[in-house]
Amino acid sequence: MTVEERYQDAKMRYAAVGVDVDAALKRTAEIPISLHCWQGDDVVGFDQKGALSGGIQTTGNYPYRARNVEEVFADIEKVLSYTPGKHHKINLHASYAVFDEGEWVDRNKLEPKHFAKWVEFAKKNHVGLDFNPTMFSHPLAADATLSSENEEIRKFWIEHCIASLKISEYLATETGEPCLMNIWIPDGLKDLPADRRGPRARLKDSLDQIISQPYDKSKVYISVESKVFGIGMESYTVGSHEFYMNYAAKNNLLCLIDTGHFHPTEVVADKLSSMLLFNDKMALHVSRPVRWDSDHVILFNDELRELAEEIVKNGPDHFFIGLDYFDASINRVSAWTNGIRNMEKALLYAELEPNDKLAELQDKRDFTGVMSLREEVRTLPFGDVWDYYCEQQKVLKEHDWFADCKKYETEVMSKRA
Ligand code: RNT
Ligand code: ZN
Repeated sequence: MTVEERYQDAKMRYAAVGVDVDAALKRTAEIPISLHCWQGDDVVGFDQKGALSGGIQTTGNYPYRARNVEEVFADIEKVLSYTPGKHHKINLHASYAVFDEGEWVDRNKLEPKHFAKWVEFAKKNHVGLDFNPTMFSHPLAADATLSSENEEIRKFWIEHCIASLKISEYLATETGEPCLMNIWIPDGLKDLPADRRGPRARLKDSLDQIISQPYDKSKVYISVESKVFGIGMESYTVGSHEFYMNYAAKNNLLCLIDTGHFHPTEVVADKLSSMLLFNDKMALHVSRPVRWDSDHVILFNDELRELAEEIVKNGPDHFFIGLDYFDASINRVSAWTNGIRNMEKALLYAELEPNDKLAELQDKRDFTGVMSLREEVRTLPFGDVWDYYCEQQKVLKEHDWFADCKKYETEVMSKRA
């Protein structure tokens, strides 16, 4: 059977449970996903020579890491060519500033012009841009950043965030799409803190100084990202969930939930509907925690499907969906691609569920009905719809993209050795 024939058959099967597949495909294609720029080069960036720091780690020795901006661009273009959906974005880190030959400035002196190449790249590929100040992998981030007890260091990072706000505004103006500027700091302690309040009070003061800068709120959305622990920060993080959730609510910022930053038994998907009753928008870093690591490539698993269900039920317009994973043990373009395609798959899967009908059954307290309908839908021919979606969006299907990616590895990436 052709893809088209399989699709027509699948459509009838979904229609029998009240799902309009064509409409689901349309809605899915409109949801923007922000592809993180940092998977292809192991979060190294272009502005420092030192190792990755801040309690995050890339592990693995797979060859052919992207070593410069041209290689990062080429790899991202490959990933985008495998990604269905119409309105995606690229999520930048300040450490990916592109300097002219012989030029270099420290992070507190970064300017919009250092991201002009990214703007050009975004326009060429019809993607929006998001931004993150980089408060790790830097000599002044060795101890603490926005919560530092050293006033000079704290000032440096406040200046970096203010510079980042200007850059974010520039990115939004140039691309014509709002830019999410996300603040994450690695500040924390390995062992029991003697003073929990002091660093948090300093972080609060730093943030107050940053957000009191004038910026165009229709163009730049600021989000704050919490974390429960990091490597070497097992006992205490300054930017905890309670800290940022309150800070965001009080100051009308966005709270960013990274799905890898909670206790492993917490159901992160459950948080979304609560957050959105108190704020119109929120942000996500979609990631996969495995034991001590918060950043494995996202898989098409129950957690991701549940998250996507909540995005769809609450309305995708209320979310900034960003990806945040990094793996150096497999082909990096394939890591990037598997993750973003899995996000797309999960969103499509969620759009194909009879969500209204299920909610109706719940309101009637017909839990037999809820369970039975949900389980019935699980075995509908989702793969046939996915293949058709890939064709419709003019991207390669499962297997085919991977074969092409292998070819890219042989013909392009392997020359980097
Ligand atoms: C770290 C945070 C943060 C980073 C990126 C590189 O735990 O998730 O978002 O992964 O900024
Ligand atoms: Zn994150």
